[in-house]
Amino acid sequence: MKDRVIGNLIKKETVRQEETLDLIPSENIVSQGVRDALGSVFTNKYAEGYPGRRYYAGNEVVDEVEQLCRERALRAFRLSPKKWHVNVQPYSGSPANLAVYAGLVPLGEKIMGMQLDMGGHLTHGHKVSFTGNAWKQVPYGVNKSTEMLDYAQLANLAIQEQPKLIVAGFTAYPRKIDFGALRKIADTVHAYFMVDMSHFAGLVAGRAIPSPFPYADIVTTTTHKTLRGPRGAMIFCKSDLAKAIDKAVFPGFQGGPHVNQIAGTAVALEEAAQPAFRDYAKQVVQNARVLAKELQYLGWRIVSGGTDTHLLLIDTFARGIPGGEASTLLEKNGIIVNKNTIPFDTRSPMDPSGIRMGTPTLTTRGMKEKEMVRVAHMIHGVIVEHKNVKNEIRALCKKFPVKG
Ligand code: DSN
Repeated sequence: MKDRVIGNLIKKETVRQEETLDLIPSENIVSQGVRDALGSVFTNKYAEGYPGRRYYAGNEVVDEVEQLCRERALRAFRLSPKKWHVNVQPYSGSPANLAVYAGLVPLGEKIMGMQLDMGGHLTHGHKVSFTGNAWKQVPYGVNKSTEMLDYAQLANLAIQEQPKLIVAGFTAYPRKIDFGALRKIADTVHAYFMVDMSHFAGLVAGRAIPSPFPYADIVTTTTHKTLRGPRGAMIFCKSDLAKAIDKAVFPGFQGGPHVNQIAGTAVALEEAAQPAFRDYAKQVVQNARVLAKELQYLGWRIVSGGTDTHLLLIDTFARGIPGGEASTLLEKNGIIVNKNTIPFDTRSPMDPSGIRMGTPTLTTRGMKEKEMVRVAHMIHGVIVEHKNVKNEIRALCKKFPVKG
């Protein structure tokens, strides 16, 4: 690369990723194919509009890319093009969620979404997000004793508040969601049912957890988490909502789509439709289970008692260690996690009671159950015994290199 300064920073980041264990559940490692598409000439092109209806000339190849990406998206999630439409242009998850609300819910109306401090996302109506200003959030959380969703409670809340749209989805909830139960609740109050599957899209594509598609009206997802694509997002909706959603994305919120990103998503979707991706998704969940179990064996309290997905929440403060301190100790040794609130947290979001961990990246690197047991012991050793495990981490990383 001609720009030596950026070239060196890329090299430094490559080494950092190679030599550390990334346990952030929303991160992953893309294939060289995805990176080739991202760095391709498609980044040079403006393509406002949709295939066959563009505002600029010269889009015949771009049309093929976007059309192919749509087809692959429907195929990866086993959807009929007669029933489902997909918009592959959202720049990322937040604008995708905003576009759905803007397209379907009148301003000022109610959106029922999971609270941020219970595991939801800012764009599910939190007050510091624009979604909480333009619409009113009806917040829901988890049951205090089980730390899981309580569908009877949710039904009562929906009947009382009459939201226009119910969002299911999470950034820090380790359990499967009963999409059927939520569909029934949405039907009772005549609300749209939207699932934000950003975190677990790859697990749905790989059939490792149940699919939300038989129940939802709209499904949004980022493309860069368990799905292992480039940073971006997609909105799936029932065919009768297609016009409203497309209009909300462009011209409602966005200008020219990032065509290189759409090309990268198309590559990732083809990869996610392969049989090998099923093995990957299954292993991600299995690895998370083993990691949670081993940490429990070492005396850690895991929120909700375990995981059904790719992520787990550890209540580090149950052992007197704040999440921030645990995360810093781990980072110094090359284990990358994030501090996180736990349900009914008594501490502040800046220094919460827990840490959040996930297995998508380690699984992409080829690690399995045996390595998860080792990782659990290293985490324990670092936080409780203040052990230095840097060399052990380096050796493990070397054995499981980052392959693009
Ligand atoms: N920031 C993402 C996560 O880490 O879960 C959600 O947008």
